Amino acid sequence: MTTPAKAAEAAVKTSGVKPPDPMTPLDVLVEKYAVVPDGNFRYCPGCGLGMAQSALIRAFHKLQLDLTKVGTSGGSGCYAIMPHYFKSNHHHGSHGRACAVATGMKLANPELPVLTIQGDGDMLSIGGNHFIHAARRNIDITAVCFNNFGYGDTGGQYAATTPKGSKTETSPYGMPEEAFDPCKLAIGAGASFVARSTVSHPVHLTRVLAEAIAWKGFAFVEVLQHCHVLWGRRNGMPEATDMMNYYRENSVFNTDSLTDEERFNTPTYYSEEEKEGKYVLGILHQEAKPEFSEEYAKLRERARAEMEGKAGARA
Ligand SMILES: Cc1ncc(C[n+]2csc(CCOP(=O)(O)OP(=O)(O)O)c2C)c(N)n1
Ligand code: SF4
Ligand SMILES: [Mg+2]
Repeated sequence: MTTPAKAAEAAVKTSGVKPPDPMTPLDVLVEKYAVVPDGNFRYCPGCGLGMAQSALIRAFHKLQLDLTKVGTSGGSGCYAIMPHYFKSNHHHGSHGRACAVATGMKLANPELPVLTIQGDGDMLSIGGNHFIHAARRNIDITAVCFNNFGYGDTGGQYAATTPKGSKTETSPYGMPEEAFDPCKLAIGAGASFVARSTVSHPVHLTRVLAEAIAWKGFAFVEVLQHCHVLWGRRNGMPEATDMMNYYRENSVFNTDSLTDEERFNTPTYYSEEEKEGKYVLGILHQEAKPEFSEEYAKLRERARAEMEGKAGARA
């Protein structure tokens, strides 16, 4: 399927403009897209957030985004400092409200690319209501969810995404509740682009983030991002590498059409049994449908014409 990102890539190829070099060193890109006041990112050593951030920066580079003309919205959590580093116009709001703020940003300035950068707790626990309604409206927002299976910033309590049976600060005998499947939730709520990847698949993650940002409509990306310090340690994976291997060994792709770099030895599934108990990675849903800020602009035009017509008839 031709996606907007692929169309943009094809346009670059035919225009003679040099495409962005995917081998550009990360420190050059960090300089271009971020400001890190004391030179240190404030994540625990080995945290998946650093890897997720690198993929997001590489996605900005792939699309040659001018971040000073991008709006970002987020809330509270370990992840929440990330968009403060970016050169985007960032709103750090109340925990869970990023989709509501992003909706306002987009309606006030429909030309502005808008991203929410959120944790799983922020987006899908306290913020679940805002999330499903933004998805339902299919407003042109890219919603990036860093899923580390719980509340990192407050000490590792369980959230709506914590795998059943796993141990957390508040479920020492194992999480008794079923977890949300964030991608199924997004599809059910009406998102027109839904994808999942992991920090153990950085090339794939970069591509799906770029595709999501280029998508017109509500685009959701679930990024499996380890917190080895809180969740991993309590579940037999105390090192960052333990969790990175866990993602690779417990994931399957939904497609064969991947480069070796994207695949990173993770197989494709061909039957229901092969995906049972695995994280299914890939672009899981894509559907062209009307986008809310455009529909809203049309509605305003109709209302304006009607009001002007009535005023003319009265004159
Ligand atoms: C309204 C409100 N409720 C609760 C909190 C406390 N709080 C701060 S961060 C956080 C959890 C964040 O979890 P998540 O969004 O998954 O981000 P992570 O820390 O895991 O990256 C909570 C509950 C808050 N700041 N505001
Ligand atoms: S507590 Fe977990 S999610 Fe938070 S910075 Fe540390 S490793 Fe990352
Ligand atoms: Mg979290």
